[in-house]
Amino acid sequence: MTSESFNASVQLTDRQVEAGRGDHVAITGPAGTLTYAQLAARVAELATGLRELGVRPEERVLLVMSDRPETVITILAVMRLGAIAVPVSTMYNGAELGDLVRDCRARLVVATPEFEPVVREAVAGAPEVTRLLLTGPDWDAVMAAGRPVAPPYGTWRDSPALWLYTSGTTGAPKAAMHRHGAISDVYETYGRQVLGIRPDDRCLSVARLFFAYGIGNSMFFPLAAGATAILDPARPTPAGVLARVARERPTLFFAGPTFFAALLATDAHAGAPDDAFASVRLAVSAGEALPAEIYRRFTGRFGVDIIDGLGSTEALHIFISNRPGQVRPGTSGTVVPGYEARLLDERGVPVETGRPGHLYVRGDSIATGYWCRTATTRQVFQGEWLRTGDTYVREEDGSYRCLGRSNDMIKAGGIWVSPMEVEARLLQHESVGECAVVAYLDGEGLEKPVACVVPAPGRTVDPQELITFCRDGLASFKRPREVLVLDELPKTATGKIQRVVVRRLAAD
Ligand code: 3SK
Repeated sequence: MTSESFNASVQLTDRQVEAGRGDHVAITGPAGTLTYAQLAARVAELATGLRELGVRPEERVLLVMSDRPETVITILAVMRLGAIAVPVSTMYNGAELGDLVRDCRARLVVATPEFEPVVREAVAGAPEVTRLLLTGPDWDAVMAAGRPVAPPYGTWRDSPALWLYTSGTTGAPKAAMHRHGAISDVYETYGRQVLGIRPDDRCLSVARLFFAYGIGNSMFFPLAAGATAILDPARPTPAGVLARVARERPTLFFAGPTFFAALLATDAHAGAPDDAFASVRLAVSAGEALPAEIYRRFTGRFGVDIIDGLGSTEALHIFISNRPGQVRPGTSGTVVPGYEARLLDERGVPVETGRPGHLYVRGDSIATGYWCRTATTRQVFQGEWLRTGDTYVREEDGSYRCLGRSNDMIKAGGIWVSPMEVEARLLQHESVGECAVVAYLDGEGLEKPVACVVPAPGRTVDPQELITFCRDGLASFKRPREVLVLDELPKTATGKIQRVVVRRLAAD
């Protein structure tokens, strides 16, 4: 028994041309501009060329590529021929990359030339790889060999399309497996009903294409809506992104809390005048909960609303979100249409409104599991429900407030303390640039909150003053017992605070 054919790549390219958008710009930026007609033609040619090269449906093709048109073409070409695109972080070293190549058993690896040395090291230790294809003349030749083009492979909504490696904040990377149908599911839910993305939108994302957040922002949403994606191969820095915003005039801007904080730390002389984001109709934050203070400072200074949302690699994109014009600062907002959320206690019993619980979500875009990780799959994917690993509170108005990762909660004096609540208070102090609150064991082996603080530019931190500031604004048991001043906070490749490392620093 089979179902109706469905290919996400065809939806994002050929269908747009059929809808009369062939001349509209699909992708632009310093690495080149392509209309929908040009994109559709190149995807079909590369898919055919890859098939001629021997790539078979359902085999994995691993990509180590910066954000540029060739990357979008390659991902879509792989999906069009029924194979599975595995875009991975460009920040891995050769050994780490080698582990992923072996894990997904790719035979073909595609890379942009700046990563050639590291990719060569990786494939040297991966005997199943038969071909390394670099963009440039080699890649062009494969595309040229794809004329005349073959029809797309007959995939279904349930056919595998995309694997995304995730480690969470700890643990070895594992591939979350996504279906062709999930790509239209995230567009129909968050993309259409929350962002309200339209063909005249221009999307700029700080998160790169190899992240779930980035591939939605820079590929699935703009291409499904017939809008324009702005791609920049350069590693994003506040100065670089501000220059790109000034030049390309995006209407939708996607980043994470750390980047919004870094933009706030940039003054007008360094390229951040107060009208820097005048073209942007809506900014989106995800990756970590956006502290209310950063939201207020950013909207106050730049006059652009930020909708904070919660997503995950396993859900493919955002499933709880604030709504444009109705933001509740300091919350992740309400459940996105198409998803359901529930909060359970340790025994699996639903908690009451206002009580903390472990967050579970269900919806069509949830991954089918992790590749070859049966035990972890069974813990995380529980029937239709995905265990997110986050602790949340649902408020009276239906908004969800993040208390932190479930294993980051602190039990001080027998009472649960949310690190995020203490961090939100600390950020209200003018001397605090960034902070992370973690548990440390005091002399008696009891957990206590300690604050690791990076001073705001040009400020110094007085630890005792900050402790008093927290005691004045929070229940006393939540105050940090110590403050550690750091030059920077350790972060993951996605800009999330590495709390495991912070805990180690705090323990020393
Ligand atoms: O990294 C995240 O938390 C995230 C946010 C939005 C969409 C997708 C992801 C993985």
